[in-house]
Amino acid sequence: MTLGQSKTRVIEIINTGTASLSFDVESLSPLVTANPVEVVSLAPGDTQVIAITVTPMEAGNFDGDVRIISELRGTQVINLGGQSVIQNRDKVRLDLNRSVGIQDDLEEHLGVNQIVELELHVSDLPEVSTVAIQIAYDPDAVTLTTNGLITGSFVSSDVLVQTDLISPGLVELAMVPQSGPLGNASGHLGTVTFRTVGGFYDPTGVGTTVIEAVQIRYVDTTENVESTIDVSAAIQLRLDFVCWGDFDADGEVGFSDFLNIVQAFNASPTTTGWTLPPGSAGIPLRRLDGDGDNDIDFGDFVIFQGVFGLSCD
Ligand SMILES: [Ca+2]
Ligand SMILES: [Ca+2]
Ligand SMILES: [Ca+2]
Repeated sequence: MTLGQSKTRVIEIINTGTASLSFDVESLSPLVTANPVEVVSLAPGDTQVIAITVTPMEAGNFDGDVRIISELRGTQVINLGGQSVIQNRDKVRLDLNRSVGIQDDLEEHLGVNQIVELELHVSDLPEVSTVAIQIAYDPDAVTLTTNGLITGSFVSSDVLVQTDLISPGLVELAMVPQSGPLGNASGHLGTVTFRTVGGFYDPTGVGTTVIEAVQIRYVDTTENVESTIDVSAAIQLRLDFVCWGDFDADGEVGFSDFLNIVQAFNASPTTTGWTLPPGSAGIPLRRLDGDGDNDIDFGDFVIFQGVFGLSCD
């Protein structure tokens, strides 16, 4: 995982006994936190979800055990460990800034139903044919858009672009040249487009989700050898109702944005313009569905009202 970010994994504890179960969850490392730290009277047959979050403080290997202590079952230890790497020292780098090259723009503030265009850059590759990059994301928070991968300047030949959904939240994006090598050394491999969806919404207005390149696979043309390398390059999307409410993207939530939401009021997925054809002017009506419940109504207006007059920066 990447230094400077946290990762949360969820474990489930099921009471398979016949008596109710109480226990404490204790972290032995300052890098690891558990939530909740105490469970009182879990009924037989019931399940308790525990979120365990790891936040490495320095690059390198880390470990941090979590103990589950109950009177009935004694102490059980969950071993956690992994490796933390400094971001962007890998074969794959990400950038949200659409200017040519890597500007290391790794965070965006936005709301539900907004588009994120993510540049995939590769570095220090040999001359390669097929290149495939695996990207992990939370499928409740973001979705890969249709035709969401276009090639960049690294690619010097006609390619077939393939997207292969390996599992929910893990997609492999591949570029397969039709003849000759794909490219070599470093450059902009391509741009992939995600859209935030309903699960990214949080009524508190606070939330984040991460999109992370986790693996690159390529074929070295001179030796005809395939390499698979784990990488860690991530961008973070931060829920921000102000930036959501700036529909015309002029930096502030103003009167023209107000007119947009008034005109879109009562729109739903069956309304024309909900999904605009690619390349058409304007914004999809869906963009104004701020709580991600597939309509534009009072709930969205309340979010809008709360940010009127503010600036997205
Ligand atoms: Ca860029
Ligand atoms: Ca605006
Ligand atoms: Ca809505």
